Amino acid sequence: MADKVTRVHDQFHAQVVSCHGRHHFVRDESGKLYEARRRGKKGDVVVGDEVLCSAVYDNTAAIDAINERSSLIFRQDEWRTKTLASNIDSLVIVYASHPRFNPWFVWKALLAAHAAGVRPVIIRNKTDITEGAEDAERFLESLKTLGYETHALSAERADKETLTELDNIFNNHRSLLVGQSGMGKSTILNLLVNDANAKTQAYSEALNLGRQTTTVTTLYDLDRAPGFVIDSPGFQEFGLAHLKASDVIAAMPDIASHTGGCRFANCRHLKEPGCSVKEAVEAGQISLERYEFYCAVIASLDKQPSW
Ligand SMILES: Nc1nc2c(ncn2[C@@H]2O[C@H](COP(=O)(O)OP(=O)(O)OP(=O)(O)O)[C@@H](O)[C@H]2O)c(=O)[nH]1
Ligand SMILES: [Mg+2]
Ligand SMILES: [Zn+2]
Repeated sequence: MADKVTRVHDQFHAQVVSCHGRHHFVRDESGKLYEARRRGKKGDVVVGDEVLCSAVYDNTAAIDAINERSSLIFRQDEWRTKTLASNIDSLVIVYASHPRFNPWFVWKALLAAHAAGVRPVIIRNKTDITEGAEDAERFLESLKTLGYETHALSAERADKETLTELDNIFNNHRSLLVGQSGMGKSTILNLLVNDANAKTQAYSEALNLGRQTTTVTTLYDLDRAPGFVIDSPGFQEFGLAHLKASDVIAAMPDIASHTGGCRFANCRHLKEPGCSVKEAVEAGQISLERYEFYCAVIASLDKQPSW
């Protein structure tokens, strides 16, 4: 009896595989799942976190401590910045021609990836849909020209070639899938993780949630190689307010390559005279939409501006 009590209170290492409010699921090193609460109600747990837990009952645990994170991605809702996932090395951004995609979402995701120090990958999904395909393809080309890793595929018609392409993107990586709702993130997930649907349902049922679109950010081990993938619900905004203006410029190669000739060393490339960025916009070397995006992001930063 005494032995059992000691074991129950032993601490163990685990990884957070899904979060909904204060409810978390953590997985220990043998793969066993626990429903877990953060000790002290701190509200600071995020999917991907490596944590130290103690068992409370057989299937429930308390999260005592969170290990230092190698990366952290933020999202933003109407009111405040929230964490989205941690300890990833790749941010896989999915968009498609239907429903209509918003280029600013992809550009903001690229800023978030840069700020977190992770590899950005862009997937144009639903290549089988012809409506809007030209726009979607042109956008992909523009991202490729900026130097990003880009892929075009159809997750609905997954053939061997598509699976190989997905394996090349995800295998041996720790990835977070992001994109607006309906772009096909969960469909891609299901090609990487065979029983993802069943797992998602199990989590949702345990938490009494709906089952259609993704409601909970969840981590899955890859089927065919080491690594994991985190599926997230479609959301509107990344949390970028904590970035510095210099971070934004560094993450926009088309803007950064024209900052050398400005009259003022501390030029913000907004209203200053003699600005080589604005000259490049006027000459058509930087697209007007990208420049407008730049101005909007700078205006949204918390710290105005540290140059
Ligand atoms: N035609 C076509 N439809 C696709 C493709 N990939 C996904 N879909 C469909 O698009 C719809 C949305 O796909 P999901 O994978 O649920 O999208 P999601 O990005 O996970 O959406 P949220 O969970 O709401 O964020 C589903 O009806 C899919 O069957 C594709 O390559 N081609
Ligand atoms: Mg989904
Ligand atoms: Zn300038």
